[in-house]
Amino acid sequence: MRASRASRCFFGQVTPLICRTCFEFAQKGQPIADYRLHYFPESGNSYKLALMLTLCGQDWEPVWTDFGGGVTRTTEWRQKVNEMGEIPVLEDSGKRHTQTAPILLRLAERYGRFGGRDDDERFEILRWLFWDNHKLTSYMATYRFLRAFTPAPDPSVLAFMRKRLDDFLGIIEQHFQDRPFVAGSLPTIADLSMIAYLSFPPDESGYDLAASHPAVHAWLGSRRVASWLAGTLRFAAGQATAQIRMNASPAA
Ligand SMILES: N[C@@H](CCC(=O)N[C@@H](CS)C(=O)NCC(=O)O)C(=O)O
Repeated sequence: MRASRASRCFFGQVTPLICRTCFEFAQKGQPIADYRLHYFPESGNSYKLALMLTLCGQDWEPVWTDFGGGVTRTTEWRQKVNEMGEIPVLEDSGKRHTQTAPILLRLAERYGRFGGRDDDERFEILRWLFWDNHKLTSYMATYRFLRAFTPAPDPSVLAFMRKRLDDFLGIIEQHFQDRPFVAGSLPTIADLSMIAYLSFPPDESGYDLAASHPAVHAWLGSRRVASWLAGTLRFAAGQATAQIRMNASPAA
């Protein structure tokens, strides 16, 4: 239990006294989770976990990783931190976990939030989490990385990715014609996972969704999702201090 140590708020500021969440947990006699999030500020995948932890009222410590400097590609980092060579990594009471989808599922179950209400919703959440990891986030992250963070992206590669993304965005544009959230009437971790890379500005993502995909734009602008995004943007504004260096080849 870390109740007496100085903790960091969502903006990375150290609070001098016990924070409110810790205090409430201490009052109820529940254990306080000890989260450390290995991240870098441009990483939409890291936002997913930062947001979920924050929405679940959890204190977490950011651990900046020199992704642009290539640290995740070193043998040492892969042996010690993540054999898959990816960010984010979430340390949970000393154990390291990777892959946002299973981590989101575990947090949803642990805190009883955004995990769906019945078997059908849970199936929908899984279905879209797999799709998001395989298609939407995967392509959008790589496309944005090439466009925004590399000096001379290959136009034919960009064109290929754009065509795929047009298709994926068309699929969710259709999906949101008759439902407010990914899995139905309430927001879940599937929304949280899918909003991450769609929340970056058009000059990075290459898409002005308000003009091109009005139903997707409306979903991102719905009250609940908009307040999540406000958290995302604060995370980005508070912690993004340096542009990723150009010698990194992996997708952010
Ligand atoms: N499916 C993974 C994706 C993680 C991922 O691709 N992270 C990026 C940074 S945001 C990365 O580390 N890329 C390195 C690479 O693709 O080699 C997850 O959900 O955690």
